[in-house]
Amino acid sequence: MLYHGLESRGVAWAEIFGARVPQLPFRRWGHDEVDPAQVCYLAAWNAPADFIAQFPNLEVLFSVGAGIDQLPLSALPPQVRVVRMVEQGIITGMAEYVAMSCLALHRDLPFFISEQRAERWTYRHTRLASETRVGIMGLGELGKAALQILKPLGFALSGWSRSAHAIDGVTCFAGEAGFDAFLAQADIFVCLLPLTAETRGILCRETFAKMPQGSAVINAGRGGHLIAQDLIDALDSGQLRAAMLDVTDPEPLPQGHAFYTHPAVFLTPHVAAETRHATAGEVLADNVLRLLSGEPLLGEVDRTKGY
Ligand code: NDP
Ligand code: OXD
Repeated sequence: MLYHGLESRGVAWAEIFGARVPQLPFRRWGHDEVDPAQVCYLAAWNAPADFIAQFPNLEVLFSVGAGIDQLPLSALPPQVRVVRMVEQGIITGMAEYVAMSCLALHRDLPFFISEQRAERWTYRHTRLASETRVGIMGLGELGKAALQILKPLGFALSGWSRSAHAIDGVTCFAGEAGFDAFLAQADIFVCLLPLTAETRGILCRETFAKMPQGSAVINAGRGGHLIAQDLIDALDSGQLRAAMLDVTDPEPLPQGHAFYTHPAVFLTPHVAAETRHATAGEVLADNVLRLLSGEPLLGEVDRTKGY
């Protein structure tokens, strides 16, 4: 097993592996000596194609993150299995981020902060969560965790996915056929989709136009989901009232980009959900043990679907 990435995570994972999978040597790129021909399993966040190409016997590529689009999958031989990270640290982190963002937008925090900065004591009527409709785009691990944290707050919930889902207390829509109806019936939209050929650019002018006027958008999926100029236009025209963005294209966002200064855009630097060393290390070890005993892997990607 070879690990490529953040040094502190590599240290933690080497320790977890030593204890859980002692039969398999764990090597850290840039730290341990590595014979490329010996590498069968590789764990990496965004290793480039020429780095991955040096391992002729690679069998499984583990993404250190929940997403896989940052990895050069098109350059990967078809027989290499790809596994994404499904771990509680990411799931809890994302649920917290979605709860924070939905509450902030629902309770008009951007408006009250701007009034405060202008030294104005401005009353504006606030609503209860039961009067606000939240639509989640993507009903996977993270979308479901978002729904779970939002439900007890009282929001009216809906979700949209590729295949049909049935979730208690959530109005579910699916596929292209269900997209317009989904867009027409929420006030805050949260994108938790994977970035694929089908979802790239999904947060665009046409999509915004189908949302109720004055809706808000939260993007914690990938920057590539959003067309930046279309968002600015929708905010400037009043079609959208605010956007909270945790991901952008590119990252980091270059100095001078309109998102930094637009009054209705609220940015965080891709921190919605971080892979936590301890919980993720255990999941990786579990998955390698599953591999060694021929069991199905947690989070294996369907390479034909791209997620
Ligand atoms: P999952 O694979 O568990 O879920 C993906 C969901 O998206 C599924 O419900 C799937 O539908 C749906 N989906 C995929 N393609 C389409 C489509 N074309 N139309 C409609 N729905 C679609 O992923 P996770 O929930 O674990 O993660 C989602 C994404 O979140 C990651 O890929 C990553 O990009 C992002 N992420 C961002 C982080 C951050 O810090 N900002 C941290 C971690 C992840 P179906 O159920 O039918 O398959
Ligand atoms: C991930 C991420 O995919 O951090 O896990 O974005």
